[in-house]
Amino acid sequence: MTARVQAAGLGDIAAKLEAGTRLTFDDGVRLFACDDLLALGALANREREKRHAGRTYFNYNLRLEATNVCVATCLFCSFSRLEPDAPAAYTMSLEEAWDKLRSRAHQALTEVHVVNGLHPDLPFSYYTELLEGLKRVRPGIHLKCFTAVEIAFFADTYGKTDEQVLCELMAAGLDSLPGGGAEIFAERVRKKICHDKCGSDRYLEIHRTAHRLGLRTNVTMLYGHIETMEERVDHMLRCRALQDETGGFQAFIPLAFHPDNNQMRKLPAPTATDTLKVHAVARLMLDNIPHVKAFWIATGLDLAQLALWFGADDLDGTVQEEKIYHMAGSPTPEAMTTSGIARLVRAAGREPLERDTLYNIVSIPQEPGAPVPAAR
Ligand code: V47
Repeated sequence: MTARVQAAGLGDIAAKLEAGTRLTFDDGVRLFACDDLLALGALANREREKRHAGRTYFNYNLRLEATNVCVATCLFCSFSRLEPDAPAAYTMSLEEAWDKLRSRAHQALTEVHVVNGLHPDLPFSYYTELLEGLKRVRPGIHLKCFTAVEIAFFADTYGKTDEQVLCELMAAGLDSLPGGGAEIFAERVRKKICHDKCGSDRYLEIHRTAHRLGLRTNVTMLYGHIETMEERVDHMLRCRALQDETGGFQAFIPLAFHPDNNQMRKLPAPTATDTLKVHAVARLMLDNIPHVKAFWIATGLDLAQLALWFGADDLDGTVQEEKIYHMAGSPTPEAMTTSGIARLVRAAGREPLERDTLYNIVSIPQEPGAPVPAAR
């Protein structure tokens, strides 16, 4: 334990981590209150390296947002349109959605990540056929699709149970769930920023059911708006408790709030310090979730690199065609190449590994000029 960690008043927390003793709610709040970013980072980095050494994961993925028509009125959202005929509202035909994948036949993609608005008028068959068609285009592709909020909406709209919805989507090709829609679990915040969509208990129950059915899932936390530090820690502890039960979460993903073009635009974006703290505290509190992802589109590329020394071990992937953050003002590129991500990771002093969605290693990117790696 370094003198710096002691001087920052985190000596007892460091000792708990060394002993493998679980951190408490109060510990989490104290970590957020700590002003010594380097002390906090040192603790988080130690936990990161215990699990992954310098290894940093990313995948070759494609984002597909088939519709932005959405009946929910989340204050932070710049992507959704309430009415199908509103300016900039769109709904892809199934052929258009499948074409997004067809047109990338030359790319060695391993995942399509689908997130949509809650469209009031589409039939359930739109979603099952969407998945079936994507698998026809690329039989081996992993389909990480639909947030728990979408699953709840499908159940309510089409008169099914959450479990039926999951089973029918799995039969159509669903392989895992992304972590979107979690926002902040505290009911106080949810009432203010996203009162008309699935609540926290149901969100977590859907992930519980998904895990029981054999799906792996991710979980997110939208930070940097009206939430308190206590509410962030509470959010993390609700994730930790479910993970104790099921073990089904793969990654925790802090999502930095972007204020452009939405109803919370008067709020400032979270600072770099805050972003690094959130990733670090997540790594320290979530002792049972294997990966902490720095979603580079949300953090920006520079901070994503730094986050790799503050608890994060994953960068998501190439993404391509992302709309939710770009409509909310993210200045990042809309896509990265796999070699661009590998370069970024290496430049941060970490070791890039291309993974698939389930964290099997797909390739080990070589340094430029190194011998050509074996075929995939
Ligand atoms: O749930 C919407 C967030 C999420 C804004 O599972 C915003 O691997 C910031 O969940 N500013 C969707 N955030 C994206 C998501 C995600 C991203 C990367 C990886 C994974 C994964 C999941 O985007 C929404 C919401 O929390 N969001 N608007 C905004 N203005």
